Amino acid sequence: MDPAPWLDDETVHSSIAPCMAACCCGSWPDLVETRPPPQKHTADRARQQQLQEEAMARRQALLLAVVIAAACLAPLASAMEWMVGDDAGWRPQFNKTGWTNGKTFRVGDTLMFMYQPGAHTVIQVGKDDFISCNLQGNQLGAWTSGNDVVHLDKPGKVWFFCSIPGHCDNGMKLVVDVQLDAAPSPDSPPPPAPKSSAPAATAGRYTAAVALAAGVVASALALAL
Ligand SMILES: [Cu+2]
Repeated sequence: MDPAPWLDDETVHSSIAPCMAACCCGSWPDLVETRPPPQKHTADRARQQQLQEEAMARRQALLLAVVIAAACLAPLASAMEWMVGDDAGWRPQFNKTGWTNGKTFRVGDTLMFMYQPGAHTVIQVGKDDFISCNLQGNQLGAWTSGNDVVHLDKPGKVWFFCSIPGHCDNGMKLVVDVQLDAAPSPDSPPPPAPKSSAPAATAGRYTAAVALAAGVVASALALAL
């Protein structure tokens, strides 16, 4: 089929040229501008930043709460290690030393009995056997190493004596009244400090508090990171 006779070559070229220029120079917005508008990117970034800031704030709040909790709980959780008889240890006529005077024993504390192995023992008994020094009675616990650690794990009185014949009758006996672990009320006077057993007792509380605080903080870091 012949081209339209009224259009010569020059006329056809001059009609197409503006179209070609428009395509190449990108002046047709509908065809060239296919990217999303820049406002969407900005909004996404702002939202992301807000989420990150919120997460950071949550971590900081969690850490702060944990540190405060650790500081509050440490005194409650601390336990005392009582060196029975202090430097002189577990010995005859112990009940005349007044070693328990002014001391408050709590659940979680420990008693450490130091003596020459074989020379003495530590036997936990009931009240009646304690009073009568009954060596044949029911033994609730027995320790003989000379470096014995007894855990005070429940409230109430605990009775001990030495089972070497004659020693209990000679006063080698100890009763301890264990209190429930609780913070002392603010208006009650603080208990007198232990005398020569102070370093061991203080070290025990310090160690327990530091261990607890370190454990809690480590857990918090693991959660937050
Ligand atoms: Cu003894």
